[in-house]
Amino acid sequence: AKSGAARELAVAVDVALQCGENMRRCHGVTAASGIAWKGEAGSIDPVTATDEENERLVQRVLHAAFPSHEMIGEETATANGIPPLGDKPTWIVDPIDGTANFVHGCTLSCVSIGLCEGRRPVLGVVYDPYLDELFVAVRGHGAFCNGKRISVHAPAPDWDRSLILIEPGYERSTTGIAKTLALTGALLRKNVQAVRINGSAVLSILWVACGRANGYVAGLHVKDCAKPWDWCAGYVIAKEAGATFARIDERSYPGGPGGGSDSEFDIYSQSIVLAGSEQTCDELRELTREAIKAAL
Ligand code: LIP
Repeated sequence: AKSGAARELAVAVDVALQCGENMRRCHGVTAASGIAWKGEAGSIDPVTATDEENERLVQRVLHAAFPSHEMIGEETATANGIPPLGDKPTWIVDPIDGTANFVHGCTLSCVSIGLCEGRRPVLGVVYDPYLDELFVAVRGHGAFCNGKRISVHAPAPDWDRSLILIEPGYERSTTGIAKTLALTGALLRKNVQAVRINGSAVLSILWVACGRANGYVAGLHVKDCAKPWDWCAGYVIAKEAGATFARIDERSYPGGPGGGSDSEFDIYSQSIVLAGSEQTCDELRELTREAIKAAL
């Protein structure tokens, strides 16, 4: 991808590959090497020493290369709260997305590095160290996986030819479970060919971006919502690959980029509906909304 952001891209790619190497090195031994639990007692949301090591590495490299830039990293922001997006160039980083998979040695996780300029996402780099797939995009210059251009599966397929990704997250409230079950039921009643949960928000976005999945829905819940680092890099890549984004409802974290209509997705949105075509996105959003309403 050629662009004015060539140096940012090169630095982000280089550090993403190093983070991926750290992840591969711990494959199968993670469970023994320092897991903590985020949030309240009884939490099931893990963080490992490798998440923290990767975040420190990315912070160090980006700060050395771009001293005037800001960075919002998952582990720091989880401890201190999600800061508002400022006007300075801001990197938004998930040092391991799919940490629960990582802990179990399930090879479905990745490192995600996005950049916002003027409060807009402009660059995305995601590395999946297990498939050795490097996804990159710079706004206006297309999306690529290992150097080859990628694009969504654009024609809206029939439901019985569709693979749809969903995500229950760590929500375990009675209402939360009812919503997840209602959405799953609605999709199965549509005779969807495949309903899948892969456990990584970032990989889910990328699978839609490169045509492996037709749609993705997440953030059904009030308590456990996806965060800007789940979306930022993937958003740039999937947009460049031709995907359509929406959200289930208006919930979003304060201080986001905003703009557009109320129903427009931005990276501070707490829910996502993503699809390869506008028609699939609209239908999936409607189906999700109706399922949630019926579950309440
Ligand atoms: C995780 C997501 C996953 C979602 C979890 C969590 P982490 O990110 O990718 O899809 O369900 O709530 O946010 O914590 O592994 O970076």
